[in-house]
Amino acid sequence: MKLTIVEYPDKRLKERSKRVEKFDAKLHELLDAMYPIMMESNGIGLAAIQVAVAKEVLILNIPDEEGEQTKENLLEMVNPVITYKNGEITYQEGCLSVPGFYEDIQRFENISVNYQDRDGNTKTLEADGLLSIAIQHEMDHLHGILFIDKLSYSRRKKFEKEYKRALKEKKRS
Ligand code: QAP
Ligand code: CO
Repeated sequence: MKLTIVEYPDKRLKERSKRVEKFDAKLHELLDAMYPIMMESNGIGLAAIQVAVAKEVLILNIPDEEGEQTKENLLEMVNPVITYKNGEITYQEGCLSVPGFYEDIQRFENISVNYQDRDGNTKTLEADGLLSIAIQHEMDHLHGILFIDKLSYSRRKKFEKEYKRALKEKKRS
């Protein structure tokens, strides 16, 4: 399965992903193909819509205390639903679909999420800190929402201007 990362302002990033019904080889192939593309791109999280597959699938690989990203910490979530949210936390977020841009975004500090693993088993996870932020960021992708959609009007305008300039620079080189 050959995948490439879809970048803003590609309209596909606004699509609402669909619930996964079949936990078959095709789903496993998708998950297996998402991991290397995330790692090659120096990412810690990736939603399927970022590789143009509109399914409620995401992967996360948060670095440990030593800052190491190990495959044992790989988290695969299918059909995730947040069942509890509390508190506030702000973090300078980035996104593989919005390369080179980082902005402070406010999220819930503590969440509880129900999801299914690649075999369809139901799981519950309580998360805080960076993991909580990452789950919320990736789940937003499943709803067609990017972190830049959460910026104030003036910060969004500033972003659009800078991003357009960066895109032009990229095309020239
Ligand atoms: C989402 O983001 C996230 O601009 C995952 O040039 C963000 O992996 C989770 C990346 C914040 C938690 C906190 C971005 C790589 C990676 C870039 C990413 C770039 C290269 C972003
Ligand atoms: Co993202």
